[in-house]
Amino acid sequence: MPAIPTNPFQDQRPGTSGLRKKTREFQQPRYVENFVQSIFDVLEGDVREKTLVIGGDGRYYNRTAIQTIWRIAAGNGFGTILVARGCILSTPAMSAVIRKRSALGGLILSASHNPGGEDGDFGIKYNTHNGGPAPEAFTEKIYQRTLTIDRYLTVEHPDLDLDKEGAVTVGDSKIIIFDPLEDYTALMQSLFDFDALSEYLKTGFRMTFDAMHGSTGPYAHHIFERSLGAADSSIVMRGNPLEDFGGGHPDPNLVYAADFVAKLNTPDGPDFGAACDADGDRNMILGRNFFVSPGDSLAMIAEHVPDCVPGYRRGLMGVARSLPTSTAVDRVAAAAGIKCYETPTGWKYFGNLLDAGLCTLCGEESFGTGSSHMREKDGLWAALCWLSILAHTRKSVSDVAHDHWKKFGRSYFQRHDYEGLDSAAAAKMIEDLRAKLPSLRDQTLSGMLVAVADDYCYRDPVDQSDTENSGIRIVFTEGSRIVCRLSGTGTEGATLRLYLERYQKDLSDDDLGLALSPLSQVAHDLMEIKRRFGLDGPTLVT
Ligand code: VG1
Ligand code: CO
Repeated sequence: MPAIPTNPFQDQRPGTSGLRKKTREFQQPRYVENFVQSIFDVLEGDVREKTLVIGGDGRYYNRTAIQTIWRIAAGNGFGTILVARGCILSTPAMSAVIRKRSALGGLILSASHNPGGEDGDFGIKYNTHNGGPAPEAFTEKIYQRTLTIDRYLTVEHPDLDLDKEGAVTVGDSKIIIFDPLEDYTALMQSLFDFDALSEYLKTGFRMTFDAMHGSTGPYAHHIFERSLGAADSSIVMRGNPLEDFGGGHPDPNLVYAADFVAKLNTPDGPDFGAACDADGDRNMILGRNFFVSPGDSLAMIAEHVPDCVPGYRRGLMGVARSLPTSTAVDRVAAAAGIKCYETPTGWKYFGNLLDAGLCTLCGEESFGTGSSHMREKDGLWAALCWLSILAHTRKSVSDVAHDHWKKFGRSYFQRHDYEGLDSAAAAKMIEDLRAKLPSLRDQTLSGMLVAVADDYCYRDPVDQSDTENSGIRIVFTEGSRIVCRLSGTGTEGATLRLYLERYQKDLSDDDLGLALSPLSQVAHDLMEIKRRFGLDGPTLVT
């Protein structure tokens, strides 16, 4: 196998979810090669008997990178290299394929919900044998290797036709172009009652699904139209994957999916709507004139799936949420007598809990929900959970939410993002706030008594590894919380994420912004956002 000399890049440290950069950075000669070879260099054991899966979210540069990557995988001697037909494999489908086919791992080419195109973003994420994102210790090893790499291995072979299923042998490797829909659909069929859902879709109930021109379009067409036989072929919108996502920002939230939200906010709009991000792991859940906040969605799914989804009939082992995610699910767990784990941000932290059977459901405030059926968050699965809840209870989305709040109380929650900040100034702000924390304990801020003020340190209950400084939290005695941290997925400057939560036991019709404004004010004052960055408010609220 030809070994091609190369020189290291200094900036290939993976963040919250893989290596994410501007597409143009990935287009530099040997940039993809170096990173991929570094991953292979730190894998343990012989890969000759092993399977590697390759796919992506369909964004610009996917195909070029995949042609490069299968050659490097062959150069490294993988026994079997599975490449998704059409290069489209959603993140959850990758997890399903790795697990079903006992692959050693997989490479997902995606920058998730970040815009694509030559001026947009690109990314590479490595998932391990359990189907989940490589843990921190592993990504750190990859990074260390990128700093010293001096060659990569490849094979000389013309490009493959990636749109046609089939197999070719190159050197000692078998390269198989496979159907990306099969394993994922079978997994969904094993969890959900497709007959009941199919019946429900015939009752006049109307749903709509927005794939935002990302990777979930083919899955949604396949599942809703072919498997569930939905008569209405207009269920799936923006279902054709596009390299630039149609110029949009493939992020399912009230801001970037505003036109989709508007579709549901009409008197004769659909009863239910779900949208996914480009790589299919995020989801947004909507009812007619109703938005389900992700932390609430997790709590409501936890409340209902044991009754509504056959795959969870035996109940939940436990639940888990990331630190910034609202504590709504904690209350469902308490009522069910199961444990709720609080992890740092990023799906990789759920892997150990799921592998050890400690939890069944997990979620993040960033529109991520998932379960032990795989090791990634899963947008279409969340949509099917909600469809099952609605089919089983015959309630509207809004009624499911209101009934939940009546029973458990409500966590008002918002995330405020301050994007494009100067990196050094943002780091300084975090440092200054951290220094202030000890003096905040037992203080009263805007009438609220501080119970906890620290930078969250997580000890993994399975392998006892520590993750320090994973988010500054100020928790008040009455249950409100301020959490803040810097993003680990941005590609320009720094992004500050400020998470605000206020709990109310008795249902009131408070306006969300108003309910949270005292917390937002406290945070602004403590962090001196205006003085430091000249900003009066966030650039994005979700
Ligand atoms: C963000 C979210 C985090 C999520 C991550 C990857 O990370 O906050 O919850 O796991 O994106 O999601 P950060 O470090 O920018 O806050 V995805 O859909 O991009 O794979
Ligand atoms: Co994503």
